[in-house]
Amino acid sequence: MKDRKIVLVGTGFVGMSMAYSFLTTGGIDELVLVDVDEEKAIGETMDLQHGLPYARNKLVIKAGGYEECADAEMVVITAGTAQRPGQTRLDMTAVNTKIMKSITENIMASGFDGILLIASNPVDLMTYVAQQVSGLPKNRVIGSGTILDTARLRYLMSEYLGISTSNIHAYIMGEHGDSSFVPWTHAYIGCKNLLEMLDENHRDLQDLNEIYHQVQQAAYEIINRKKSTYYGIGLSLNRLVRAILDDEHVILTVSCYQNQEYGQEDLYIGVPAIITRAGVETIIKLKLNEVDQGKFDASCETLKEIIHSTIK
Ligand code: 6V0
Repeated sequence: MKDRKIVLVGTGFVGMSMAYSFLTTGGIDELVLVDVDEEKAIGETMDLQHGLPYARNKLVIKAGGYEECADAEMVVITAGTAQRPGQTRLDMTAVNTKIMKSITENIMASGFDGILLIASNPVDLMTYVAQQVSGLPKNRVIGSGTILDTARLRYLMSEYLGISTSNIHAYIMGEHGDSSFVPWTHAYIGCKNLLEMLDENHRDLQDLNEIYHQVQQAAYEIINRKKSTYYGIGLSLNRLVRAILDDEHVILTVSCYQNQEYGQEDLYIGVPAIITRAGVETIIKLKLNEVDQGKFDASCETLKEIIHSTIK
């Protein structure tokens, strides 16, 4: 396996936003672009290569085929059809399941034995498909899950509270989509419990529920205005790749295989987890209150229904 080699499958807006970000952050040594549209992959490669003289680090960028996955540490999949105005992420399931199956088979045929990171939507379901088809250990198949939703939440809370995003420890759990939720009782601002802080400052939890509502609607709002969203997820994927390759042991909310940590099993869904070179090292177990556990279970049911009706 080559150190810090990653393969990107899907050179659309999301994939290329991540790819471009590596020129400014560094953190990888080799990036291979794969797409069913080979000319696009070559064009994107040339465009990025021309930025290399101004990049942060020396980096090999090339277009290639699935054989490049053989010695890659990670493969990131952002291929698929994008969400159209009026379409929910779940509407895309059937089309993207077919795409995900064939891509995963091609990756595994190369002899790939690294970490698979999935961003294609509906991401929790596509991650499930990729794990089932690849047969890779479940901790080495990871979905971007609610990492972007959590970033959106942290940004908006930071604006509302006037406190740096780095001190906002609030997480969005559940499906990356309409049934996600925030376990507010487990939210901290620095070392201070959020609910206590609101109480002392005579602020209302209703304001935060409104912020969460904005997060939930964010993708729809952006898609209505500019057709798709990609910078936020591109940077989230960059963050996740570097957390894995640098063995950071950082806590991020990603789509993880459930094995009764929250009373559910046989599905992927967004939960906070410790991310290391091994992938998902440990899922952080929170004692959810009855309301939040109900929301988590409802989010799982939505996904399980689709797993049984469309995927299995
Ligand atoms: P896009 O710009 O249409 O790019 C998709 C790319 O995939 C194109 O270059 C296609 O040629 C390529 N592609 C399609 N089929 C295949 C195949 N079988 N093999 C290889 N390549 C293929 O879409 P965009 O980049 O905007 O979105 C990609 C995916 O990311 C979609 O499923 C989005 O819904 C999803 N997003 C996920 C987010 C998240 O938070 N997880 C956020 C935003 C978008």
